[in-house]
Amino acid sequence: MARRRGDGQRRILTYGTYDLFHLGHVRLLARARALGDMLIVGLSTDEFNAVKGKTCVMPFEQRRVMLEACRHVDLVIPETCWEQKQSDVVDHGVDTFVMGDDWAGKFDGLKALCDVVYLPRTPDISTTELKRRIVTYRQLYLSSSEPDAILQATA
Ligand code: C2G
Repeated sequence: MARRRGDGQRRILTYGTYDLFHLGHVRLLARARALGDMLIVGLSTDEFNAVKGKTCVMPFEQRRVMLEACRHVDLVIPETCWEQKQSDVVDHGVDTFVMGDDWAGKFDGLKALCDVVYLPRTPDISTTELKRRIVTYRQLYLSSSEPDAILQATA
């Protein structure tokens, strides 16, 4: 498909919460970026996460700084609602919209405006899994006669 902006740059767009930045996030961003010349990430605001039924460990501003530090990411924009995707695709001249395949089919309506690609999720890692591991360590720590040894063992 011809590049939208005509400047030779193939522009990629994706969205997410990106809380407790982890390997699954990095691999999604790397593969999305590899599909073009620049990657734009719509980062869910704390208010929109409440709409999504998610409570973040890290507030928006910290998640934004982490994403902007990622070498695969060229621009971070706030995601404030479900409905902004069409205007974002048009306003930013997006060629390809990318999401992990846990969203497969959910954004096919964008196919009228750009390519839509769902990439396989990275197995065995998620923000929820990280929270679960931290809770487990906390339980071990609180029940241990030598809590500092628990921390060193998990360092
Ligand atoms: N992801 C992945 N592998 C994982 C975990 C996440 O590929 N093990 C992908 C997800 O499929 C998504 C991106 O990483 O494409 C960000 O994941 P989340 O932060 O969980 O994003 P989500 O809460 O699903 O928000 O409008 C879309 C929403 O904002 C998506």
